[in-house]
Amino acid sequence: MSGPVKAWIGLGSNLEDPLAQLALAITQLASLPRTRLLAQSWFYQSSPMGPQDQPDFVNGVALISTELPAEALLDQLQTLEQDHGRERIIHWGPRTLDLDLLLYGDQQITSDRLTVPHPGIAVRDFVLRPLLDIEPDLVLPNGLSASGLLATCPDNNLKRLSLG
Ligand code: A4P
Ligand code: MG
Repeated sequence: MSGPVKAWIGLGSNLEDPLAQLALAITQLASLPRTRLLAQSWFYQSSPMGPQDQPDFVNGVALISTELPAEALLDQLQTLEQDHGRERIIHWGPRTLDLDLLLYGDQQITSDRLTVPHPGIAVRDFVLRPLLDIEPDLVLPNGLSASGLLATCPDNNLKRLSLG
C-alpha cells in the first residue's frame, strides 16, 4: 500500500441553488473514507461552455489528500453526483453537480473510465482560476504552468462569488 496522494477535484453546478450544491459537496468530499480536505478555492460564476441555452455555472476546486486509488475515488465522486440528483441527459448540458478528477498526484491515467489529468483543464478558465487560488505555482504533469494556460484560454466571464 502506497501513501496518500494529493488529488484535485473540479466542482460544477448550474441547477437547484448551485452555490449550496458546491458548499455541500465540499463537506462531503471532506468526509470521504481515507481522505482529508486540504484546501478549497473561491467559487466562481461562469458562462456556460458548450450549449448556451442553460443557466450560468458555479465552479470551484477542492484539494484533498486521499489513500483511495483513483478508480475508487471516481466511484465516490459518482456516488456524490447521484446523491445530488444528477441526471445524465445532455452532453455538456445542465447538471446539479459535476465532480471531475482533475489531477491525481502527478499520475497520467488512461482507462475505460478515467483520463487523468482531465483533458479539459487547459482550455477551461473555470478550472484554471480556482486551481491557481490554491496553488499559484501549479505545474501540470505535462510541464505546463496553470498560470500560462490561463493567459491563453477562452474567456467564460468568471465572477468571483462572495461566500456570505
Ligand atoms: N471520466 C473520464 N475521465 C474522468 C475524470 N478525470 N473525471 C469519465 C471524471 N470523470 C471522468 O462523465 C462521463 C464519464 O467521464 C464518466 O462516466 C467517467 O467515467 P460525465 O460527468 O457523466 O459526463 P459529462 O459531464 O456530461 O461530460 P463531460 O465531457 O465530462 O463534461 P464536462 O467536461 O464535465 O463538462 N461550463 C461552465 N462554465 N462550467 C462547467 O463546469 N461543465 C460542462 C461539462 C459543460 N460546460 C460547462 C461546465
Ligand atoms: Mg463530468
